[in-house]
Amino acid sequence: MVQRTLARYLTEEQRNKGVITADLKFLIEIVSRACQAISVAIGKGSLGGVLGEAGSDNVQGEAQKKLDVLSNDILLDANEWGGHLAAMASEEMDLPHLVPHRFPKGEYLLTFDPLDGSSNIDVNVSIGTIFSVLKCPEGADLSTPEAAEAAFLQPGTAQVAAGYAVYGPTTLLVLTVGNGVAVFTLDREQGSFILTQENVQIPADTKEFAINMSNQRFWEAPVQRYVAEMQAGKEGPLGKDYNMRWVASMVADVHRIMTRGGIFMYPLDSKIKAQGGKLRLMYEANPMAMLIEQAGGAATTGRQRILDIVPGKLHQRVPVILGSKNEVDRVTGYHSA
Ligand code: AHM
Ligand code: MG
Repeated sequence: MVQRTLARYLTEEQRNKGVITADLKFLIEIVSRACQAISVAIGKGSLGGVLGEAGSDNVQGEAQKKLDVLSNDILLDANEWGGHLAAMASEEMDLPHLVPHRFPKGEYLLTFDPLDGSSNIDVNVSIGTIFSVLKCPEGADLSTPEAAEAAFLQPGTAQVAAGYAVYGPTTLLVLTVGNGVAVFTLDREQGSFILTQENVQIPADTKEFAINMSNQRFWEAPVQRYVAEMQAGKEGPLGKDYNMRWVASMVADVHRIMTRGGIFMYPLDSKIKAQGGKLRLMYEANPMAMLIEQAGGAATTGRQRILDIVPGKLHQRVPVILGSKNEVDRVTGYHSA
């Protein structure tokens, strides 16, 4: 059987369906190569000297791990020379990274969380890279990193591509260019991503939920109600027994939902209310919401569709409820009941 590589999949999307441009194809291939390089670094672990703290904090005041910094550098280096990008923004950088003057500029903006699930790096549990692609508005001011922030402040509906790599027992790339969701498996010997699943569909119903239960006392009433109803099992109003999973790597939790359905929640709670939520809109919630919707699921804050939010700032945080459509609709409904 002929293997369909990522390059071939993208070429077909470009040639037959006109879904993507040559530049977007190039951009996604470069991101995928960066993810391969990150996968190799992670695979070396202690032998590569890549585990542990970097000794610095990021813009959110979180301690950076060596692999956070390394993954960020890999993505920046891979993407700045190709001529396909206007600017990049990352969880690990306060301000956007402009394409250096010595390289040509392109029409796309790339945002990423270079290594999501940082708390799992040193304990050998799945982690990942999340990315989102936007078009740079005509005439955007890219003269300084400060001025460039405005170009990024577009709702998730404007994304032209989104994806994540999950570095688990297998390294996978899960991608949408707005035409369904495709999964690619990294063939480590060949060094290329091979298409292993197309048209991913998330079941509308589920019996599995993912939430950090240690925050229960801080949740709002609608989430309290929903989780209590799930825990009540067959005898409760939902009439079924639920199972719970929480990896604490969003990529791993979302990938489980892509594979067998489920609902993921990092809702608003009184502890994080002032900052608006835990997860970041532009490079965590938006790309995941696009992927989930493309696979037939739903993604809201409890009060609003995530993809409709117009961002006020680059590192904005939002509550996230996503996954199997009927369950997301139920808990979203509880927020307006
Ligand atoms: P990070 O980007 O600093 O790794 O934080 C995001 C992660 C998500 O991957 C995960 O869903 C969540 O934080 C886990 O949070 P908690 O440790 O509060 O359960
Ligand atoms: Mg993250």
